[in-house]
Amino acid sequence: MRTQVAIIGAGPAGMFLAHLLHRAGVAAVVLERRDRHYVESRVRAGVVEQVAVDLMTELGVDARLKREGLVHHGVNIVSDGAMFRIGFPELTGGRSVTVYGQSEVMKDLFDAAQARDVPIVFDAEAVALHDLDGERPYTTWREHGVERRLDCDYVVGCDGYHGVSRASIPADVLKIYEKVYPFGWLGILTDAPPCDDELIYCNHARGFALASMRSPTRSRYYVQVPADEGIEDWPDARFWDEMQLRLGDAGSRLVRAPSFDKSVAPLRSFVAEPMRWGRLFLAGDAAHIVPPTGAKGMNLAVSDVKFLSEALIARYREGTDAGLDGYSTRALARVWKAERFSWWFTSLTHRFPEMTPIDQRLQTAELDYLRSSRAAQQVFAENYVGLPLQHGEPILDRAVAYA
Ligand code: RFL
Ligand code: PHB
Repeated sequence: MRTQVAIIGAGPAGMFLAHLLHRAGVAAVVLERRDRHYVESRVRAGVVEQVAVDLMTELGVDARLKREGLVHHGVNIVSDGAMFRIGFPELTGGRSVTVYGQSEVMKDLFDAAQARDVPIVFDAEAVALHDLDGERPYTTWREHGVERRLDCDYVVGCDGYHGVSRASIPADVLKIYEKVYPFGWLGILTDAPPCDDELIYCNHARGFALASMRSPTRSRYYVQVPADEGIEDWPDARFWDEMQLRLGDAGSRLVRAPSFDKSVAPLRSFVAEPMRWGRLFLAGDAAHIVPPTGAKGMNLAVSDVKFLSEALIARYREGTDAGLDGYSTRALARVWKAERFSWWFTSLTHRFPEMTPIDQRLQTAELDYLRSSRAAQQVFAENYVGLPLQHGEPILDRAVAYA
């Protein structure tokens, strides 16, 4: 088999890229290790930035998102049991976010791929990448026991943090930046109405908590837990008691129902630079991880592949390499700002085991500043709704973007 672009991984990065290239007439094949059901059943992101909503509209995969997505114009923050709200449109020139699960995004992308004949190979075992630093890269895999080979011009690694793509780059080429947090998030889903119309992020003496949702009848809740605790330590009764306590007054509105999809996710900040080696380009979690506090992971996967698709399309339409050569720098500029915001919001809202009394008072003072300063809230809001794709251009252009 031969194609122009081999895409490794059918998560958000891989599937958005596949649609972008397909629409532009660039041939691409997606190789995915798991089956469709597995990928679209993973409970992960919940908050979609305007940039990603706009891309779904542009690609014509937004019908259900427009019907079922919940547009949120602000978030609530609870500090010391007291809640305050940060509104988005008034601080960002009218922008908002949409609450719509990653699994729903994936269903929409897969349905459209099927309708449009975008080629995806599921159950591709033992994917390996070859000659990435030469002129003729290719990938091999095993499919139902048969060895397969795909020749291509470029390989794009969209295979997440544990994938094969980043691991195919020689260690001395990559610079790794990493911070592992000493706690995780225990998350549950439950078929009960959310305790509030909007998300609630809580800083509590016993640790962070987040009340989120998937629909008017399905809620998603998280509590900060020590890194060495697992779901066996958290029967439903303990989870609900802890959630109620950390939520403060809003806790009295919790509707307790049986939980499902209980899991613990570790928290990590991670960036591998550069996002290119020879004819291999990395996108999404394959290149960077943010702690979920800022709700940025899936959104960064989207901006990476938007940038990369522009570069690949320019390569095939105009024969220019400038976009491909600039991809890593352009993508990383947005990645690092989301890394900063996600690290900062995690630091502001979580209890760290090594915190001293002065660390504690400084955290409380910063939360109080965020509660009382319009300037601080504007900084929060412009980051939470997502920086415009052209952020980093001169400030006058940005004023236009927000107008
Ligand atoms: P994915 O989604 O991990 O997809 C990678 C795909 O590659 C496949 N794969 C391989 N295929 C072939 N060969 C191999 N060797 C392969 N190895 C792996 C995998 O099966 C998979 O299908 O990466 P991608 O596309 O970069 O997307 C990244 C996002 O999934 C991730 O950043 C978000 O889920 C992060 N995230 C959130 N992001 C947001 O934007 N908003 C949120 O509200 C948000 N909340 C979250 C989150 C992640 C969480 N967890 C569990 C980590 C909340 C949580 C709890
Ligand atoms: C979610 O609904 O899963 C969610 C929402 C906001 C976050 C992280 C996860 O910051």
